[in-house]
Amino acid sequence: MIDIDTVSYDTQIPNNVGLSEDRRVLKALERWHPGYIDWWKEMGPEGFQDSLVYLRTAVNVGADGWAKFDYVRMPEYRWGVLLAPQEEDRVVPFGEHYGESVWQEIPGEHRALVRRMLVIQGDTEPGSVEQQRHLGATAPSLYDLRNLFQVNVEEGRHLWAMVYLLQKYLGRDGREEANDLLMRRSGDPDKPRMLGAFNEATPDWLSFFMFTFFTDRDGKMQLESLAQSGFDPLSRTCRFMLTEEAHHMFVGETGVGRAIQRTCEAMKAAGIDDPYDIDRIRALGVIDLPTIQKKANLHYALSLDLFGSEVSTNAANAFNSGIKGRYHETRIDDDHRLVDATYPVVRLVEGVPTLVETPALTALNMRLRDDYITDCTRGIARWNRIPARIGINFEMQLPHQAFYRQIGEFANVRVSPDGVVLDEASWAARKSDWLPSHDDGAFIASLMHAETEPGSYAGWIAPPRQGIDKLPGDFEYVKIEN
Ligand code: BYC
Repeated sequence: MIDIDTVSYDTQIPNNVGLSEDRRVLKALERWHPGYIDWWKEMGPEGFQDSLVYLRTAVNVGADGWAKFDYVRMPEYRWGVLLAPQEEDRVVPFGEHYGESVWQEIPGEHRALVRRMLVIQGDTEPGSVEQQRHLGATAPSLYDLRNLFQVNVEEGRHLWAMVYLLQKYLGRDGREEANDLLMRRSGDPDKPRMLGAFNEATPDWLSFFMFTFFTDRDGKMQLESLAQSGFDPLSRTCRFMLTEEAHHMFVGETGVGRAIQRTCEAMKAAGIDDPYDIDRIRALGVIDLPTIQKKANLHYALSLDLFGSEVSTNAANAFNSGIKGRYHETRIDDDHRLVDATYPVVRLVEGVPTLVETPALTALNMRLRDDYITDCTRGIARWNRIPARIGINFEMQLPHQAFYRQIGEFANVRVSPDGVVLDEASWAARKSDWLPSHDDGAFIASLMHAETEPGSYAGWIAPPRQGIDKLPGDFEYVKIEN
């Protein structure tokens, strides 16, 4: 009998799936492990591999105490395979199999679909680690450095989570896919990561915080939808991943919030009221709010692309077959089959973004994207309390969903942040007001330098309100020299 709440350390790989009794999968994972460590050393955080980092590791998947904090060297982090507890009598909560018992194996006819989902999800995790690998050199504090590494090791664990499912449920195909996940590289023209946002550069810490706010939030929405899956091991895997994902979004939200706070405080102290008095504000060594807005515009648009096309038969198939549901599926009050339902989808009608009623089954990407937009809007409102509190008149806003898109309905048109379709010349004239320019990037880069004394913070960012694990902000979260 497997004790699901307790993580077993009787193999190299901590797990709560009884790996020591599952010799085939254990062997496959043990064979994959050295390649993973090689990948981590080659593509994981640059430097700091011998430093002691104050990290949390899962020791228990129950509601309490799944996170144990201690100093760990990153290559010795216990990446493991952890699934949320199995729910008794769980049924498929949507699609053609609505109400039937969930599956403990992948139904033969859905193998290709599940494989694609696992590979796409798995591919994002190492992609993000690769994008962030150089950031350690410019961390604004030891607290932030530790948070970066926490996010990185957990993205590594999320890769393990997908690789376990591939190896356990998809046999030889799964093994090949697991190996390929270690071969692709973010931004490599010959073997790029699969989704666009994971091939973009993360040039500075503001980008990192925007990424963890916007792109990890897409991760949350996608994982929530997969957590509804009728394929129960996928559901349980994603449910546990979501507990870790929450911290990543916290890092992003508070990181951007602290940058906004520092800018507003510096403006106030210098007697500058106009947020667009950019040269004077930059001279204070902080990032002006319009530039922070531009970074948000970029990362939001890149993240919207991750939801796929507005109208998608892939999404309809994944729903019908019981593999991928909707956000909070079990809380939605409808028939959970959507056979005759419609959903308003924003489409380009005679050059104007317009809501069009569309069969709900093919509009599922859009519905999830709308849920995502609602979630982002709440986060932006929390950011906006900061200037309001300090007395600076500026509100961050989400651009229109058609702005700067590369996937779907709006991929081939130029649209302003307020949703007006533009000709190429008007776009070119205004682009640098809406997206970070080369000069903006160079200015932000000029502020990026490492603060390595416990309790010191770079001048462009405010200290956190409290530290990690209830420790103070000046705790030595990373012991760099050992
Ligand atoms: N870039 O029918 P469509 C995370 C492709 S983030 C490039 O609309 P579908 C994390 C698409 O593959 C969450 N290609 O697609 C966050 C398809 O290609 P094929 C990751 C794209 O399937 C931070 C074609 O275009 N998880 O966890 O309805 C740090 C037609 O598109 C893109 C998931 O995404 C793109 N952006 O929707 C670390 C969950 N978009 O098949 C981690 C699993 C579309 O014709 N994935 N294409 O060759 C899915 O559910 C869906 O596959 C997608 C796309 C939502 C991605």
